[in-house]
Amino acid sequence: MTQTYDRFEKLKAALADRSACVGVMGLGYVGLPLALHFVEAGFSVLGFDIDEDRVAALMNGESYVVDIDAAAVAAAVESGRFCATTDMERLGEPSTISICVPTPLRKTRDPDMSFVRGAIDKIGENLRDGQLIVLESTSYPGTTEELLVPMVGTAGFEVGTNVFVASSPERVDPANEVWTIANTPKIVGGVTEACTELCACLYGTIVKDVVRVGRPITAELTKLMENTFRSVNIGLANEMALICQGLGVDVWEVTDAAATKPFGYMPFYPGPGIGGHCIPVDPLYLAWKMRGQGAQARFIDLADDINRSMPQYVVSRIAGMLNDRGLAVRGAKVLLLGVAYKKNVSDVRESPAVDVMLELSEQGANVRYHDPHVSNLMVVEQEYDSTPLSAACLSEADIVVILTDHDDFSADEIVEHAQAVFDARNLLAGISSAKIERL
Ligand code: SAJ
Repeated sequence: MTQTYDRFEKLKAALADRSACVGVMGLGYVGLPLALHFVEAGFSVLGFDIDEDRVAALMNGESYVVDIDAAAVAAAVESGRFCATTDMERLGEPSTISICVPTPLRKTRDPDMSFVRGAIDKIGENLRDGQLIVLESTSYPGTTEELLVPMVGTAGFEVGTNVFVASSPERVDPANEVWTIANTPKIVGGVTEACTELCACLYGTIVKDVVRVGRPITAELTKLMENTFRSVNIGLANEMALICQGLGVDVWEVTDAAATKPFGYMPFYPGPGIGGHCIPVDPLYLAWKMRGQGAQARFIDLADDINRSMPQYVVSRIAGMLNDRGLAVRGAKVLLLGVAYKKNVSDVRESPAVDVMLELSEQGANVRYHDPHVSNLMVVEQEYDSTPLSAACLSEADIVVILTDHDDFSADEIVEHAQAVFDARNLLAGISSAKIERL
């Protein structure tokens, strides 16, 4: 016990006086901001990434993350307290390592744990006495205890005695200027109390509120609860859109009216489906885990079904509008406005607009898009460039389809020049015209 106490006190003191070197594994939209926050807090930070181009860019003072200025990267490097490397043998150097690697889905829509397993294997090969290892990547409940803890044992150490392990799921919302790493409460759950305390000390240097929970699996499930909550409520909003369409009622008016209730209600809005690297993915990690336990996470599966059916529904509404104008989908000139997965971002990962584009193309439509944030787009093997927006390109289209409600778009310009508009995002709120239909 004395040895544990010494290691605990030694790391706690090194975190308090910033003499500890802090490690971040994975320098993407989660890891890079985290690394820079630790530099700002006064630590020396060692960032690890498998991508040599990313490491070279960072060491050259460049940024490839949307809301991280190159100047901030350059300053961190010049300070001598930030170094990015692909040399995984240096993983024994930092006193703490936060794992921030991707947890995507395979084509089978099952968890792809290859990045997390790769990171854990490399850490295991270089694990040293007294280190704290934290899993930030969003994963299925039990990942920390099922993958990280055995790695420590295999490396010859004992969790809570000479190596410390915790989970602290990332809550980074790229480009969110209101909620940042510093003011978003951070959940920490360690394998032992000492693990939790050291994890709280680490993140307490950069985050205003640290929330301790009893176990890593509790922290993991907290994050999955947050994003499953969104997926299920977006699925409800999308089902309400179909219900309202069937009843001839404006779902946007219903939702806005419901949102006037000052308690017990939180508005979610229908759309062409859900995209991004979180909401379409994280809940499926939980559903997969439950299937493995012989149980079904019915809300998750139902919401996923509804959300994934929206692109097809949007195409059916487009076909209906063309039909009303004596036009077939085949050969129709369709202009999509917005392909990013949500407004004012350039990310097209899992974007439902891509599914709409694919379906329309497969039905023989002549599809073009305009998105001020996405200059080009690869859909299967076909590359598309963003068409410059003009009165002509709006009027030439047989139908204009609004899939992402970027602030850049002018509702008046669209309505003035388009022959017909299908608005999947209520960008044209308050404008009524025979040429407009909404979700
Ligand atoms: N969407 C709807 N209707 C809605 C809300 C969203 O169709 O009412 C769609 C969006 O268009 C998008 C998808 O769902 O295609 C996901 O949107 P999102 O607002 O959830 O944004 P994300 O994917 O960037 O989610 C992230 C998450 N952050 C983390 O996981 C750390 C999520 O927990 C945040 O709540 C969310 O940002 C946020 O609030 O911005």
